[in-house]
Amino acid sequence: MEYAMEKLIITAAVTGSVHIPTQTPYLPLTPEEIANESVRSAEAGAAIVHIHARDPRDGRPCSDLEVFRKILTSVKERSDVIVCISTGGGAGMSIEERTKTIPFFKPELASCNMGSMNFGLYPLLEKYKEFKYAWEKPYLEMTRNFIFTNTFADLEYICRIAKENETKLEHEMYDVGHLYNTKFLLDKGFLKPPLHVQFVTGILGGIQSSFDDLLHMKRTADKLFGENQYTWSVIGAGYPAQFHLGAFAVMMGGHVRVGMEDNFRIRKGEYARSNGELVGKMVRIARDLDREIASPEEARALLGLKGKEKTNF
Ligand code: KMH
Ligand code: ZN
Repeated sequence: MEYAMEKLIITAAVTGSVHIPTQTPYLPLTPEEIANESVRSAEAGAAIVHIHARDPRDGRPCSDLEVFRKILTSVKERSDVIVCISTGGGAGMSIEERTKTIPFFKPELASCNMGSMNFGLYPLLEKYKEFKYAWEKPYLEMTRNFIFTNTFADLEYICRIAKENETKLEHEMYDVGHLYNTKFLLDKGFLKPPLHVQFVTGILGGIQSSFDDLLHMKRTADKLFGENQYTWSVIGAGYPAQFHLGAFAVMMGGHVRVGMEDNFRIRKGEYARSNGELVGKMVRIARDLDREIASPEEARALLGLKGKEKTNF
């Protein structure tokens, strides 16, 4: 096997902004629930938790710094897990709303979405007719005409504030062009290697969840960034992609993200009752394939992070 088999970094994306409360009763919505699910995920084997905020009143995606603060401080008090803050935010948020957490909280890690794209959640309207909260239906409907905006100006801005705050970026790649955007920013000096890349498959507007597509992304990244010169992880959105592509990444020397942001089923036809269950299943798959699991400290070393004591929360 030519790929370096580092210990496996599991990220838990515990709530996100893609799924709506109607889809699963187990989606964490309040700061307490999001923090508890993060700690549970860490206990199950996640080295990183990926954090979005939601309005505690109705679970609508939000960018309120006080909501973020409650989540972040609660997680930090109770766990050594690495906190990765989303700069993707929720559909319709401005780039300022999405990124203000970086200078404010100075996280070790933050996501950075590497290109503008369609991001269609509206096909869910064919599946659900009744909604738990009033905001959900219009939220899905607006994505029919929504562009997830990540212009070069936006990307330059995120790279700059990340550098100023010693926050490492996790580069979300929804399609092959996003890899080329990243290479461009690397060549122009906005980014410094080694990069941490996340291949995102299965979003309507981006590349889909086949092994072929994932391999093509990986090969393109190898060509652009140098084989074994960057770290990479996979999000297979939906079920069973989360586990199928995750297993593929385990075998290929990559890392994995699981969690209810991307998939809320533990097996066919069955809700995961917690993010910890999803992490636990990935841990079992990895161990069965002889891949060891990285602790938060080991993940910090693998990714070259500044350390939890240098965050501002
Ligand atoms: N929701 C995922 C498809 C972000 O938060 O910056 C991608 C994501 C992006 O997690
Ligand atoms: Zn996210």
